[in-house]
Amino acid sequence: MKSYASARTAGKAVAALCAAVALTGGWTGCGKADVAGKTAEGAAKEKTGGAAAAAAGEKKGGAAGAAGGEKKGAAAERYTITGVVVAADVAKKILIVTHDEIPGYMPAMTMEFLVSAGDAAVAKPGQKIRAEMIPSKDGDFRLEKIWPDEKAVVDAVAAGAMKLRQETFTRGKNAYREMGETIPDFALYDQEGRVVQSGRFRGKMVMINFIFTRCPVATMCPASTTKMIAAQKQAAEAGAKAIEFVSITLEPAYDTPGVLKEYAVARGIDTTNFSLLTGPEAAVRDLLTQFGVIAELKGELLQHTLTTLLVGDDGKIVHRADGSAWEPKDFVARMKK
Ligand SMILES: [Cu+2]
Repeated sequence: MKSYASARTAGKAVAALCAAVALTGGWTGCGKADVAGKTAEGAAKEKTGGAAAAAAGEKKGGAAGAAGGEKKGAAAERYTITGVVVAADVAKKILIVTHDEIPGYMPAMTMEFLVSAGDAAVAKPGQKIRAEMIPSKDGDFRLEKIWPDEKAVVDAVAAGAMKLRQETFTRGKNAYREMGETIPDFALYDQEGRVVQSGRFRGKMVMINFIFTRCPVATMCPASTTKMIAAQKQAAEAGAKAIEFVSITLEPAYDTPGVLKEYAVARGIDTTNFSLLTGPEAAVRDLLTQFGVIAELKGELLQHTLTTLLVGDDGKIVHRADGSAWEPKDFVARMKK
C-alpha cells in the first residue's frame, strides 16, 4: 500500500506539469512518477542503492512523503534479487519466495514478501523470478519490478529483442513500416508474464496501440484504452472473427507483467483476446521506431504520440490512425467478419 500511496501522490504532482505541456502543442507530456524505474532496468545482481536510489529517496522524502505521513526514506534501499516462487496469497498480497543469496545482505532463504495485487495474481508456484527488494523500517520486505527469470523464457525474449535491434539498425531511415508493409516480429511478455511471439497472431487480424499504465493525461492513454475496449466489444457484436487486441507499453521499466495485470483488472479488460505487452526497453524502443510512435523522456515527462494500427491476418498493416481522434467503428468496419 505504501508504494501505491507514493506513486499516486507523485502522479498528481506531475499531472499538473503534464497539462501545462499539453497546451504547448501537438506533444502531450505524460509524467513519470519517479525516475527509479530507469535505474532498475538492466540492473544485474548488484545493489541499486547507489546515487540514483539516493536521489529517488530524496524526492520521496520531500513534501509528498511528509504529506502522506509515511517514511519514504526506506525506499532508497533496493536490492536486485532472484528466486523461485513457492506460493502466492492473492488476498493478502504476499509471495513466499525461496531467494538466492543477496551478497553482503542476506543469505539464501525462503521468506514472505509483500507485493502488489497484480504481482500476487501473476505469480505461479515454481516460477523463477527476478525482482527488486525493498526492506521497510518495520521489518517487512517488499518486491517490485518482478520479471520472469526462466532461462528459456528470458532467452526467447532476448533473441526477439536482438532481432529487432538488428532489423531497426539495418533498415536505418526506412525503419518506419508503411501501410501495406509487414509488421516486425517480436517476443514480449503479456500481463500474465507469458512470452508472446508475434507469430502467434498470424492468421488473425490484430489491432495494436501503445500506452503506459501511469499516464496521467486522461485524453491520451486512458482514453486510448477505453476506445480499444470499445473496439473489442463492437468487434464481438459485429461478429468479427480471429481478431486480437494488443497494447504495448511505452514505459516497460515500470510496466511489468504484474503492473499490466493490475491495469487490465482495474480497467475491466477482457483478456481473452486482448494482451498487454511489455519487455526489454530496447525491444520496445525498436517497435516504437518501426511503428512510428515517438516517446521521449523530457526531464521527468514521458512525452509521446499516439498511434493505433490494424494488422491484417497476413501480418500487413491495413489501417493506421495517428493521434487521439480515431473512432473504434472505423477499425471494426475493416475487420473480417
Ligand atoms: Cu499517455
